[in-house]
Amino acid sequence: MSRRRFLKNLGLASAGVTLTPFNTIAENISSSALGGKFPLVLSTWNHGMEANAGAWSILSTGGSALDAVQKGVAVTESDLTNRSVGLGGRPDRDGHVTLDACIMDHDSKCGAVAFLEDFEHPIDIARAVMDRTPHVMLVGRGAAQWALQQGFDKVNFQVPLREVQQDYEEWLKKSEYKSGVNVENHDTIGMLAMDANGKIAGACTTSGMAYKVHGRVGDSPIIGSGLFIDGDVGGATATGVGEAVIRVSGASAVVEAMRRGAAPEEACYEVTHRILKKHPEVNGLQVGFLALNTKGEYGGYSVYDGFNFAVRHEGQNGMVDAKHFRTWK
Ligand code: SD4
Repeated sequence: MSRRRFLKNLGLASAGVTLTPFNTIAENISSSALGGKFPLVLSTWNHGMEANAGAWSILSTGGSALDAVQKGVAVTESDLTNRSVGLGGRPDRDGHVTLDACIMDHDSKCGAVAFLEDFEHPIDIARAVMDRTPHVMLVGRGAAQWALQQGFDKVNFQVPLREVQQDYEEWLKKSEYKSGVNVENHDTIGMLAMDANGKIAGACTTSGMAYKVHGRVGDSPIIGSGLFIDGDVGGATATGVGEAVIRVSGASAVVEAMRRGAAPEEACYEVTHRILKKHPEVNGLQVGFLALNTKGEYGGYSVYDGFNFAVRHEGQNGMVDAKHFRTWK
């Protein structure tokens, strides 16, 4: 699809969208994809480099994309300095750190957990839900109970951590304690990988939006929103304000755009644009997507400055580690 036709398909000319950064960046969209070499792993944000290294230990020894993404995002879950993934994450409004995660493979097998407390690796429990139950998603107390029965241990350190607790207490002083999103406190890790056999898998894990309402679940553990894989087409994962992503079934919408012929970055662009059109009043809405197709081509796009993602792949002279910054000014 030519870029012209693609932009026309989006209705940019007639949409009358007035979001300045977006109109500027529209011109920068590439219809030619990056990549094409595999094995390959890509993931969101700064912590993606370490997470990719974790995944690479599986991919480089002929392991599956599914095992690789599980191991990769687990690296970030264990990083207690990370304030948006795992038990080092910021708590909800009631002071609880609640975790969401999901995983999916090229055969559409998937598992998810949400609203889970006190486990170091929600991604491992999501994988177990996929492998050991006829279900896709377990949440809250039931998920915790099942995880314990399956041999997963609760952590034995104090959460939230002291520093996180102090921040939370500070926040409480000013908080009006009403529902809303705090776009300053976001992150999450979404990871997509293709193994040496050309099979794709993905994983996504988060502590969600900081100071969310207790019980709130975002897009990250929802198959089709925070993550979606179709073995015939490719995969996508999301980061940012989960409510906005859920409203358009974000990750599956990106995959469907690729099915219609869009390159990965174009597909991310299309869905981001759709989200913006639905939230014209929101200044500073943060949403980003990563996508990977079955040729090993990848791309990412977000509505805000500073979005970055990390890629590790097989190159002509061995492994290549790269970081892509998306800065649209
Ligand atoms: C959520 N999407 O819970 C997650 C948070 C996130 O960048 O990705 N922030 O809504």
